[in-house]
Amino acid sequence: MSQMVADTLVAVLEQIGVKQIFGLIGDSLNPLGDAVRRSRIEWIGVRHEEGAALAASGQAKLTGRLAVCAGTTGPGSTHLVAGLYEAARDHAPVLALSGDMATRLRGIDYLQTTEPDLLFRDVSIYTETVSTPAQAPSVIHQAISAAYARRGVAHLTLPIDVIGAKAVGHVPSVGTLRPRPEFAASAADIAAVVQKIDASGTIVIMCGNGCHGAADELRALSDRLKAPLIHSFKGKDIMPFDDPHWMGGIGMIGTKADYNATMRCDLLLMLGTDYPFSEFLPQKGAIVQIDERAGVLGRRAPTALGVVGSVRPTVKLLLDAVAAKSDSKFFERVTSERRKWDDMLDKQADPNRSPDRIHPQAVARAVSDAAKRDAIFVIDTGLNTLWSGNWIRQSGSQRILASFNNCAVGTALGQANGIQALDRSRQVVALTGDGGFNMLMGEFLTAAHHKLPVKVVVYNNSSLGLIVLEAEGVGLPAYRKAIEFPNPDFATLARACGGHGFTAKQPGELRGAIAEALAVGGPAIVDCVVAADEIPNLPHFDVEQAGHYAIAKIREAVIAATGR
Ligand SMILES: Cc1ncc(C[n+]2csc(CCOP(=O)(O)OP(=O)(O)O)c2C)c(N)n1
Ligand SMILES: [Mg+2]
Repeated sequence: MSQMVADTLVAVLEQIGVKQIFGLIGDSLNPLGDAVRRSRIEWIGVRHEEGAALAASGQAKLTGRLAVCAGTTGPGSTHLVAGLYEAARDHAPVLALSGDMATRLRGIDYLQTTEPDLLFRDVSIYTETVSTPAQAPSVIHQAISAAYARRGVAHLTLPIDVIGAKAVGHVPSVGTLRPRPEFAASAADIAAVVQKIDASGTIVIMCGNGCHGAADELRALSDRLKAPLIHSFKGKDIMPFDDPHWMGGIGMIGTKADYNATMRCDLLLMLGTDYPFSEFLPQKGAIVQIDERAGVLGRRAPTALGVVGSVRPTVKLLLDAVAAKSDSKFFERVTSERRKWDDMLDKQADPNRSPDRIHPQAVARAVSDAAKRDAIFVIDTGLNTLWSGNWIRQSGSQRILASFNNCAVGTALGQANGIQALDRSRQVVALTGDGGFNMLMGEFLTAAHHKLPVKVVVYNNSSLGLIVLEAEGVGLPAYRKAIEFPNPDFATLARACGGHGFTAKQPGELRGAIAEALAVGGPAIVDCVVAADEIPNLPHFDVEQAGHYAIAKIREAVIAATGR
């Protein structure tokens, strides 16, 4: 049988090391499916195309390597789009393939018509239709190249008649299709950074996603400058929680100690971070920022100096040049404030805090204590992000992923499936709210079907918990009818899907249920029924916000009494 255009595409994916495609097969994707069937690539069929896009996004976010997902004509493609925002917002290289009807049917309001290149325009950095066999090789090359170069989603529309047609040639320049290498800042920029550092007294070093792989260099810089290392949520997993340099985060996933240090220091050195919450960054302009991405420099807070370079090689050069500082009082003060904060976290996570209610902090801490040293935690969006983000105590060799910049509910399980598929022997734990789990519950079937032993820990508060806080934060009464909902018995559901199910309703059941779930061989759900009225720590709570909560509480009391 002669090669089809679909074979050309699959051949290059094989060549660059793609092992899996996540998708839901159908009509226009059939030629692609046939090419995959004859290749070494594994087709992982999902239950909802959003699950495919999430799985690919999770893989790409974790590894920085191209991951691939596919959906078919019209609705198959529209389902993909939502999940692709995970890769788009967190800047990870994903190739999204959407099948399309035969070209002769385009433009005449035929069944399932969409304009795929328009539909995918916002979420992707590159989108193109494979419109003839002769054009296919270079367009396929361009798409993969764009996903790597600009770190995002590249999308190809695949009309069935074109991908099923006889191939013309191969994809060129395959050797160029790889992640961008690290690069150091220029000598002139290093000198400018050194001058700023040498001229400053107290320094805080804020570490983001771009600091992965640079733990040793960062420790050395922290020692040299007597500067505490703090992290964004994306950087949390870089060092163990108990490394004395690693003080914790700022903002809602962070400590008062780090917020104070950041606001008080003479110089904030932002490394590999585009931390978006300007309100937690100093406004006086004493910031030096180093990042591979020129476009992120200076955009979150007034910045004195922005330097383009990867963190690890640039910090290596800084270590050769900056003068050592001798005064460690600032570092010690942050350390002692941080210890007090950590003691408070420990008390909040104590499973015996209440005799008859599980507090959600205890769930996160129990998972963290029971997990393997190299586990991967995938965290969903909601109040649960705060429980997991603040109470997991990472080992330094674990990884933590979340819907960092997309902040989308219902994304943890799909991403966890993709990550688990990379290595079925590694422990992957999805931590999710009940609202988030309910959204794409069907993806637990994907896990069971493909023998992906993902563990799902559900914070079950029968509500969209964060929305209560959001409403009250602006002085509105929580709209309980819209926020609260009934849940199925998640443990029974897990078993019905072919997985294992566990339930913890009382504090005494929590650690056992989690330990058992983490130990079983296949996918499992732990239904943790938690206190719904738990309020998270607000390290930056101000008087105005307090007023809003007070007003909201009064309004809720009036509604409870009058019904209106
Ligand atoms: C897809 C999506 N829909 C809606 C929102 C708005 N939102 C943010 S948090 C949240 C509540 C999530 O509820 P749940 O998963 O139960 O987590 P909890 O807050 O109760 O821990 C909602 C609806 C969102 N961020 N993403
Ligand atoms: Mg909830």
